[in-house]
Amino acid sequence: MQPETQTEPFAGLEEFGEQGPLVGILVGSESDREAMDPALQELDDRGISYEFHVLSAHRDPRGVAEYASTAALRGVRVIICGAGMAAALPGVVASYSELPVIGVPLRSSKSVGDGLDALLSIAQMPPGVPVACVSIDGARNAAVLAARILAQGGGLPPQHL
Ligand code: RP5
Repeated sequence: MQPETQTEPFAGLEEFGEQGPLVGILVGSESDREAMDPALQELDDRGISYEFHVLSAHRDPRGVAEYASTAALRGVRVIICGAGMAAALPGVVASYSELPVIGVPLRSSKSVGDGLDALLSIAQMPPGVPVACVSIDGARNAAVLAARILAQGGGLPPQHL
C-alpha cells in the first residue's frame, strides 16, 4: 500500500478523515522543504504513512496551534518539525500536543553558526515540555526515531501523560 502523503497547507480538522497518517511532518518555511526529503524517503522506504505541511510558528501561530492540538485526534502518533534560525516550531508544537515531537535543526544561508542557532532553539526547551532534537540537517534520523517510537506501541495509559 502506498503511504499517505498530504502536501497541501493544513486547512482544518474537518478536511480530514478519522484516521490520519501516523507521522506529521512540519516545516517552518517552503525554504526548508528540500532539507526534509531524507525523512520522507525514510518513511516511504519503511511504508509508514505521513503528512507534510508548511506551517510557521512565527508567521502562522494560529495554524500551528490548530494543527498541533488536533493531530492526535486524527491518528497522528509522532510529529517531526524541521525549522531553521530561531526555530520555535518544534517547541510550540510540543506545547500544544502530548505527542512525541522530534525537532530537526536546519542550516540555511541565513543561519548563525551553520545551524547552531536552530539547534539551540530546538534543544533548549524548558522542563516539562520535551522536544527530541536530532543533529543539524538530521532529517533521516528524525524519521528513524519516529519509526522506533511507533514500534513501541501503546504501553502507557493516557492518564500518565
Ligand atoms: C525559519 O526561518 C524557517 O524554518 C526557515 O528555516 C527560516 C527562514 O525562512 P524563510 O525566510 O526562508 O521563509 O522560521
